[in-house]
Formats: sequence, C-alpha cells, structure tokens
Amino acid sequence: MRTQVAIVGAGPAGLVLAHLLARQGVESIVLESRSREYVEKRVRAGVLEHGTVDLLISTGVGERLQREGLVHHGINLLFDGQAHRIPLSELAGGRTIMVYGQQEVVKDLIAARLAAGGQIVFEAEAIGVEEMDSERPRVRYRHGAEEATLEADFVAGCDGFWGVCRPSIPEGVLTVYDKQYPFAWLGILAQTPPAGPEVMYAYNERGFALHSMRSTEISRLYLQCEPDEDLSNWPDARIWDELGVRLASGGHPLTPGPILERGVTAMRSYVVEPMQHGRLFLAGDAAHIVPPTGAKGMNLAIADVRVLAEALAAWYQSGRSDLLDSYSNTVLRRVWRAEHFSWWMTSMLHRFPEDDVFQQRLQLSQLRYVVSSRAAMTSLAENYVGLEMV
Ligand code: RFL
Ligand code: PHB
Repeated sequence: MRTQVAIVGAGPAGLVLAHLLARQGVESIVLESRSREYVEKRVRAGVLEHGTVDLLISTGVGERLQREGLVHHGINLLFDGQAHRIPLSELAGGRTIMVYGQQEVVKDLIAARLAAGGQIVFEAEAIGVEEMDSERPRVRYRHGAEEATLEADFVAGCDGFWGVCRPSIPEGVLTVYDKQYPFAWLGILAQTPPAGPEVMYAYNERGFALHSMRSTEISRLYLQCEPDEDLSNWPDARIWDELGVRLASGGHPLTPGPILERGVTAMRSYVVEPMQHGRLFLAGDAAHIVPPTGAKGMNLAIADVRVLAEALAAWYQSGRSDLLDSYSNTVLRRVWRAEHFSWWMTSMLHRFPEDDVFQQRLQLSQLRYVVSSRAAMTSLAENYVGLEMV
C-alpha cells in the first residue's frame, strides 16, 4: 500500500490529523492495532479545552458534541473543609471548558472519516518504521496473519506512549525527560448522577480525589492510590466510602451507583525532544505524557496535530518545508507549558509519601493563595481552559 501520510494510531491525535489533512486535500491511511469497538469504548479523558472544542466544531465534527457536551464555567478546589470555586470563564475572558468523553470524540471522528471515504485499518499493528531518513519512509505492520508494508511521503507516529514509532528512532537521537510520581489514580465510571454541577478537585489528608462526570446520569471519579494498587482490595463499598470521605467538603453527598468501569492509571511526566526524526513526526502521547491532574493530555495531542497538519499541507501545496522543520520547536513550547501546569496541579493536590508537615503546610498555603488572589486564580484559569498563545 502507498499513501501520502501514513498515520499510526487511531486515538485523538491520529484521527484529528487524518481529518485535518483530508480537509486540505492530503491523503492518509490510519493503522490502528485495536478493533473499532475497542477504541470507541476505551474510557479516558473528559475535559476539552476551549480551543479543542472550537477546532472540532469549526472543522465539522462538533455536531454531537454541541448537543451532548456539558459546558462548564468553573471548577472547585476542596480543602480546609469547604469548596472554593474558580470561576474559569469570568477569569479567562469568557472561555469555557466542555465535559465530553474522549471515546465520544473518537467515535465522532471515526464516523466522519469513514463517511468521507477515509481509510482506517483496524486490527493492523505497526511493528516498525523504516527508512525514515529517506524520502520513502514506510511502516511495517501485521494485519491478521499477514505482514504488510505501508509506504508514504511522511509517517505520523500517533501511537500513544506504548507505541512503536518512538522506539523506532535510532538510539542517541532523542533526549528523554521523565518523572514518575509515587502514586496512581483509581478511576471509576459510575451510573449515578454527578453529586455537584461542576468538577471538584479535593486535597485531603487521606489523599487526592476528583469528581467529574460524563452526563447528567454518569459520574467519573478518581482516588489517589498506590502505584501498584490491587483492584481486588477495592470492593465497590470501599471505593464509595473513601470517595465520600475525601469529597465531603464539596457539600454534595455522593449517591453510590453501579460501577461500569474501573482502572488504575500511573502518574507520569515525560517528554522526548525533538519530536521528529527525518520524515517521522511524533504527536500526542507518543512524544509526551502529563499526569491527568491538569486535564491536558488529549488537548495537547490535538494541539500537536493541528500544527503538524498545517505544516504538511504547506509542504504539499507549495513545497515549503520550513513549517515541518520547526514543528518540534513550535509544539514543544505548548507541551512544556502543559507539563509545568500538570506537575504544579499534581504537586499542590496530592499527598506525597515522603512529605513532612512542613510540605503539607506549603501545599495548604498555596491552595489558599490560589483561591484568594485574583492574579493566582487567573493564572490557574487561563492554563486550565487552554492558553491561545504559548
Ligand atoms: P492514544 O489515545 O493512546 O492513541 C494511540 C492509539 O494508537 C494505537 N496503537 C497502535 N496502533 C497501531 N500500531 C501500534 N503498534 C500501536 N500502538 C498503539 C492505540 O491502540 C491507540 O488507539 O494517544 P493520543 O492520540 O496521543 O491521545 C492522547 C490521549 O489519549 C491522552 O493524553 C488522554 O487520555 C490523557 N487524559 C486526559 N487528557 C485530557 O486532555 N483531559 C483529561 O481530562 C484527561 N484525563 C487522561 C485523563 C488519561 C487517563 N488515563 C487513562 C491515562 C484521565 C485518565 C484516567
Ligand atoms: C475526567 O473527567 O475524566 C477528568 C477530569 C479532570 C481531570 C482528569 C480527568 O483533571
């Protein structure tokens, strides 16, 4: 097979890239190791930045999102026994966030690509990228019992943190920045109406907790836990009790309901530089990971491919390569801003096993400052809804 841009991975990065390229008349084929059903059901992120929402709507894939997404104007920080509201839109020039599940974004993008005649090959697992230094890079992949090759002008590595594109880059090219946290999140999706109308982040002596939602009927909740937490130690009643204690200062009692999905997510900050080698371009989680506390991962993945799509389109339309050459430097500015914000939110809100009372006093002081100073609150708000210029 041959195409202009070979895209590895049908997550938010790969699918948005294929969609934006098609709008510019650039052809692509997406290879995805999992089935369509699997990627459409994978529960992950839920908060879309203002710019992400605008992009999806303005490029014609925001119809259901506008109908079903929940527009939020604020978030709440819970500590000192009470909820402190951050009025995001008031502080960030009217910009809002939208709560809409990542798998819903993925479903909408897959439907739009297929309806437009786009090619997404499911259950096609890339096993390596070759000849990326040449003008004919190619992806080797396995589809059923067959091994095949997809040749292209460019390869976009949108295959997430555990994909094969980043490891295909020769040793010594990439510099890795990696930080692991001494805790994880136990996340659940539950069939119960959200306890409050807005997202709540709780700082608690028993550990961090987060209350989010997917609809008026479905809640999404997280608890700070051990990095190697064994889910079998967490029967439903224990999960609800612990969430109830940690989120109590929100002032909205939780109503336990059936747990539809549960999992443990490691917390990590990770960046590789540069995000390109030859004709292989990395985007999204394939190049960087943020801890989910800032709700930035999916938004960053989409911000990367927005820049990449423009650069590729410019190359096809006028032979310009300057935008491709500057891709990595351009997107890394936003990546590092999100890395800092996510690390900062994580550090402020979690219990660190090594922390002494002094550190905890510092965390509380920071939280009190954030909710009492308009300048500090504005800084949180503009980062949370997404900065336009970085
Ligand atoms: P994805 O979504 O991981 O997609 C990569 C795709 O590549 C496929 N793949 C391969 N395909 C072919 N060949 C191979 N060899 C392949 N290897 C892998 C995979 O099957 C997959 O379909 O990466 P992408 O597109 O870069 O998107 C990144 C986001 O998924 C991620 O950053 C977010 O989910 C992070 N995240 C959040 N981000 C937000 O913006 N807002 C949030 O509120 C938010 N909350 C979260 C999160 C992530 C979480 N978890 C589970 C890690 C909450 C959680 C709990
Ligand atoms: C979610 O709704 O899943 C969610 C919300 C906020 C975060 C992370 C995840 O920071």
